Amino acid sequence: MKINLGPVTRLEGHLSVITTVEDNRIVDARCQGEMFRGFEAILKDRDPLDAQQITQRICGVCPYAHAIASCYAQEQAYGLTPPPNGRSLQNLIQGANHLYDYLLHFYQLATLDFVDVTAVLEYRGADAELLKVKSWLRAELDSGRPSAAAPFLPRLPGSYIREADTSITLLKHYLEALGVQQKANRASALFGGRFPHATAIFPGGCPRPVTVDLIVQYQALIQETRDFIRDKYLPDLLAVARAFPEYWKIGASRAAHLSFGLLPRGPAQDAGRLFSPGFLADGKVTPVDYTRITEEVRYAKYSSSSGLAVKDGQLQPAPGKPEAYSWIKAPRYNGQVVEVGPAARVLVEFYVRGNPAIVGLVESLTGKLDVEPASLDSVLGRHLCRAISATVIADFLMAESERLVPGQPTIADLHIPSEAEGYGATEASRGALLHYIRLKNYRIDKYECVVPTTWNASPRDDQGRPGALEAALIGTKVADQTAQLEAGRIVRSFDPCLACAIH
Ligand code: NFE
Repeated sequence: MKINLGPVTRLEGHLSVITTVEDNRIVDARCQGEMFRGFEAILKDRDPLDAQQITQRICGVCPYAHAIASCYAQEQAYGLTPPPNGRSLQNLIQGANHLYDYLLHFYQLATLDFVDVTAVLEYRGADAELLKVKSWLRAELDSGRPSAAAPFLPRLPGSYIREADTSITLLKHYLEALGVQQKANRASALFGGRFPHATAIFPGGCPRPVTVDLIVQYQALIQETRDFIRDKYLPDLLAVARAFPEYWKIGASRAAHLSFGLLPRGPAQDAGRLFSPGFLADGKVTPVDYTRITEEVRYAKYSSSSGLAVKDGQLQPAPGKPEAYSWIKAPRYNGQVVEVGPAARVLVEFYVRGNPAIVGLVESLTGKLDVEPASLDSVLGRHLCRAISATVIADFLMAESERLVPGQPTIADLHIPSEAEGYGATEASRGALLHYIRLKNYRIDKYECVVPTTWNASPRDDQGRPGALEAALIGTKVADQTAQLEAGRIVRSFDPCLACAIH
């Protein structure tokens, strides 16, 4: 039986996943990116300083990651190193965006897979917000309209958290998280100029002055976000993990893991990062080499040559191409299938053992939950690694904001050469993000983006090997062949963003 699970995310919803099920087991899965955008074509022949603005329009959720990757690529091309304040400001803007994104994903995009929202109908407490939700939900259900009570209901049949108190607490935090996300966004906008698409992320730093007033405002907002992460997000995540321990074994991609590293610890991009870059395969981490990345297109709707290196990338749309089923290309590293994202970030760091805070969190949380770090390749592993990322990043941002020096320069002088090239690599919330820029006669001759969800939701490669998300689905047992709640939980644990993937 073939089932189309699309639209399968609660945001950026043009991902379809077609599964084939036999005897309640998924035997095949195909991820389909269903539209073409062509940002690389839009960038051709433009002024290079348009790039960090235009690429932010790829997505409204992770725009800063695109701006940062673009700035890193341009900094390399122009031979620029920002002053310490400039790199710190870029970090403060990008890091706050990660905090927003993890809370958005856990509460708004994923928890409804686990929480029994109907528990609120029996709520007898005095919390005004919950009472409002209770009466709204009751009225919506009584109205009998098919789409009533969205986004809470209808929901897929399956098992949800049984303890009413836990569901109600998670629901309360679902509501609170909306306000906390605003705080994180306000923090990034203090220096970035606006959210979602920042005006002040710029090659060589950030054209905003550093003042004591801005630092204090930023710290207050991040402090509140950090408190919520520590006091609510982490315990809520543990509650979900305890209620569904089987999800440590469901959704493993068994792919290699790749991280480009996140948040440089100094002006130079390679000065060491809060999360280290690395390629993890067979238990070994090796340094990242962008020239080992190729993009295969046998099953993608492009007539370009397959297996090209990033700097040689081509974009020739071919909507009617036989066999092709997605607008997403199939990137491979060293020819291997790769998963990117929070688990890759944490696993690479865990094996590199560069940061005791991350290693400590992995060991204490997996210890509390009685699972091995190897279980991080799973639905719950991805959720846990997001929470670990959030915790570590929030602490880093508080420390980084202390390093700002009011009155000191925030941006380097810029001289754009006529011909140059550069790679810019960072970690967006969803994983490894690479931009490549090549200049000719002061204009953009070539621009390429290899984006997190392009890796994770890639279609089959030239050898017919499934992408990470497809592989994570294949072999999964499903209780209800039509609804496939398990498959939905697997897909959403990757937090796919199709706007980014197809760019
Ligand atoms: Ni549109 Fe994006 C992806 C992230 S890349 S959400 O995939 O995170 O910056």
